[in-house]
Amino acid sequence: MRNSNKPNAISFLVIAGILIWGPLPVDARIKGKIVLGFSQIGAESAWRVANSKSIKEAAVEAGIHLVFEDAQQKQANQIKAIKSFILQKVDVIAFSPVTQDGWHDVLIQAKNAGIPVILLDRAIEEKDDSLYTTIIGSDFRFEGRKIGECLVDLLKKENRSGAALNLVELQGTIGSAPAIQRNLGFFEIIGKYKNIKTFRSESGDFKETNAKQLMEKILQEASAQKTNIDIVFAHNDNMALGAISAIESMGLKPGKDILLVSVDGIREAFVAMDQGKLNCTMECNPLLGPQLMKAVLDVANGKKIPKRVVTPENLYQADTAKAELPKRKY
Ligand code: GYE
Repeated sequence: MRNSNKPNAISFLVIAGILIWGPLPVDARIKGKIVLGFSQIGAESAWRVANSKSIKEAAVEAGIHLVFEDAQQKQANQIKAIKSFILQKVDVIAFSPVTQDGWHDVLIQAKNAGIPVILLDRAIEEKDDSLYTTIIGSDFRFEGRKIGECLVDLLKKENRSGAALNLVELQGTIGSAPAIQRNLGFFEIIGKYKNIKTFRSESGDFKETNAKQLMEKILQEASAQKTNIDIVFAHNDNMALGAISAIESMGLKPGKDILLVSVDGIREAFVAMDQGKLNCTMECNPLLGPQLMKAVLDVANGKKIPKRVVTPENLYQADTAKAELPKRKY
């Protein structure tokens, strides 16, 4: 009987081949499966963690072989990953671009290699839209407007819409589509209220710990200038949670002394709203895995798909937080 533990001649040749020439193209390794190379931004927020989980689960469900790379919020790492997908000859490339700019050259390379590219979650600034097949994700400007409207309603309820108010904006990653668009949408609404002054607008990079430190610093600066902060607009819930800790550490009441509004709709935001510490959150759905896999299958099978797929989303306020909490999926 042959000893099955002993490497046979073929496996020896394959291993030798890998050592000499590098890994075989993916399509030669995973027979019959569509191969998707996905470059994720990182794990900066609960939103992103839920997004990665959704992508991985949906790939298994759809029978797609997923090559998943985490770029740790660095564009250079995303470009490197996309180049390696091209070398591996994956069937489809998808990625969530950390920033809007700087993708042209690598997208040309993908196009020249004949590999279709899908943008997930964030859009890019690119004149040649033949360089990507579709963008699947939220309308961030709409989210910004909705959160602006929610703030106006809160102020009206408190009879403060005409009062002199100081606002802090905690921005997401500089140069990213959600940071740029949420800012624009929010100020489309809030810009009409000349009584609301922006005291500070700084980036916390979508991270809770950054936002906590930033907010502490801003509150100290405000107090040194004998200025009250009345409103915080955080570009995502994790930064709102960081701001809540900072506000509490200064002996103030978040949601009351300082109104807080943000975007994403993560479970912890609903907990904070239920505790009266956050006033409203605009949902931004990270569970994009199934939509992405459907698009991958369609693209790989040569079907035409819409250039833009927008995720439907809702605004949530503190009064419904308790009832909504058990329904939240992320
Ligand atoms: O709002 C934030 C995440 O691109 C929509 O990125 C996404 C944003 C999300 O880190 O929490």
